[in-house]
Amino acid sequence: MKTALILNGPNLNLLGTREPAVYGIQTLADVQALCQTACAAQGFVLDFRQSNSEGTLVDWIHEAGRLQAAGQLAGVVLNAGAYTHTSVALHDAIKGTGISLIELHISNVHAREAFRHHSFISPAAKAVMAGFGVQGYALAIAGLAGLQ
Ligand code: CA2
Repeated sequence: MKTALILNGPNLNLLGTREPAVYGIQTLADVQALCQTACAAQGFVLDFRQSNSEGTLVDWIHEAGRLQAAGQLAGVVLNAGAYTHTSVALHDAIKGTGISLIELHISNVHAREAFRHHSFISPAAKAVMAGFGVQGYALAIAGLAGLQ
């Protein structure tokens, strides 16, 4: 069985504690549970992670590249949080590994502040999903299955 690697960036550990109008009331543990259900439905093994550190996210993308080379990766779903709008390092890591990656946002970033409209991830991603709330994670995992 291939692995679906779900990576969450800075502050996503705060889900469900503040800003419910933007991000909903579900916690990151709830998101992990819905990803587990979505992965089981697709026959994927779930690997679900969160870090506030840009370098750790880069290291995890490198790890995904090694898994992909070994034929063991279904793909990556990345919610890079605010690093979406700032990180050339994440862009380079995705390009450098050639992994199949879906960029995900809980909110519709294009309907928010102008500084959220630019993404360094999008040009390196296979697909982009935004605005479906946390249900977007399940939709993205179904999308990974379509990319196999
Ligand atoms: O909509 C998304 O998923 C974002 O990636 C979330 C990031 C934001 O910087 C992006 O522009 C869009 C922020 C994640 C922080 O989440 C919080 C959740 C609850 C309380 C505070 C922050």
